[in-house]
Amino acid sequence: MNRIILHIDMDSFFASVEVKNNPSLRGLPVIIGADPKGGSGRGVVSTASYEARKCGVHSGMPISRAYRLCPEAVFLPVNFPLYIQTSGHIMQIVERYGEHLEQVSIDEAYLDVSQIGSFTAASSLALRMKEEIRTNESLTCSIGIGPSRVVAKIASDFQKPDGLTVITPEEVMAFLGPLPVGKIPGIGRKTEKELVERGITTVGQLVQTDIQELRSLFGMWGVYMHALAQGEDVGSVRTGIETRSISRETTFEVDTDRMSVLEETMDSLSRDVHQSLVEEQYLFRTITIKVRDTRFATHTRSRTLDRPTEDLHLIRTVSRELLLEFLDGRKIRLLGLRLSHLYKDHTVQATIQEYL
Ligand code: TTP
Ligand code: MG
Repeated sequence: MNRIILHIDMDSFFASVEVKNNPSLRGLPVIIGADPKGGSGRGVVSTASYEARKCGVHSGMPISRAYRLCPEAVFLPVNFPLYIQTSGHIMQIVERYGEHLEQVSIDEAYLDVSQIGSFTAASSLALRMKEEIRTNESLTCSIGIGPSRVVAKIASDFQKPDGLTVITPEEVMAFLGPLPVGKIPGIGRKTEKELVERGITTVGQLVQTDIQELRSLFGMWGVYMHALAQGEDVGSVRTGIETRSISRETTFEVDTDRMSVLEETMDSLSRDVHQSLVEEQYLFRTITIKVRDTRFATHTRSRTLDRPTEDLHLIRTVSRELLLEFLDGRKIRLLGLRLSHLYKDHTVQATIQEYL
């Protein structure tokens, strides 16, 4: 049976949730992030409504610059608990449409809908899902459907907002080929620049590039990149994926709700697991945190990244983000951190042999 994977990504998520909460904001430029303080504020934009994006405002931009570009916008602070709650409602809707829901960020998830049997049927299913989210949550999303996770993800971004893009196995190369290499998840601005400097501008050109050249330039990531460019998921390579994980946990002497203590502990757990990861020469894809509260209730939250990495900065930021949900005043007894979905160099060997 062919795999049919659906990727859903909410449109201007934080901003749309605020508009839903206060419908008088509909149609206005809305910017979520740090306080602009009349143009002198520090910090960055979390997201902006599509109306504000018309002025050139985008995620990650300094809030002072956003204020200069769009002073008439409505500026609102980030209200994480509200977005987490809404995200939970959306995921409950999404998971009823398929199998193996895998939430990869607050507003984004993969779902395996292979069981439905055809891409045409999957497309109708996606339209029903969009309609249910629109009716029940007053929010729009963009959906991509493809034979792999990477194709579904690129497709969901193809027609935003409120889009639906369906790519069948036969259409994969015609769809991916002309796209800029930066559309491949994991190819950031730095890698894109390096590729473009070597004349590799489009995904099609990346596929044509000799895999050994990519390997000498980027190591293991070069090999993964080449697979992704052909619409193949690197995580689905069976050989070489380790079932084990690397984890650490800390029990506090005294249960605590102090944010600074909890964040510092998570940071130190991050550094510890990272050290083992590097010593054992692994890359990882999934981060899981464990939180045990004062009543001994144990909770876990996970996030799976788009590509394997050994990046300490990512471990720290993702574990902190996952922890945020629990910083609601409850006292905490234990914190844990686990890296799983581990990859080692022999994964790459196996992959290379497939391509040679
Ligand atoms: P995205 O899905 O990247 O962005 P978006 O949903 O706002 O817009 P789009 O329609 O393009 O999907 O991120 C989801 C949320 O994560 C976003 O609403 C705010 C938050 N976020 C940040 O706080 N900082 C960032 O740099 C990014 C990219 C997102
Ligand atoms: Mg989004």
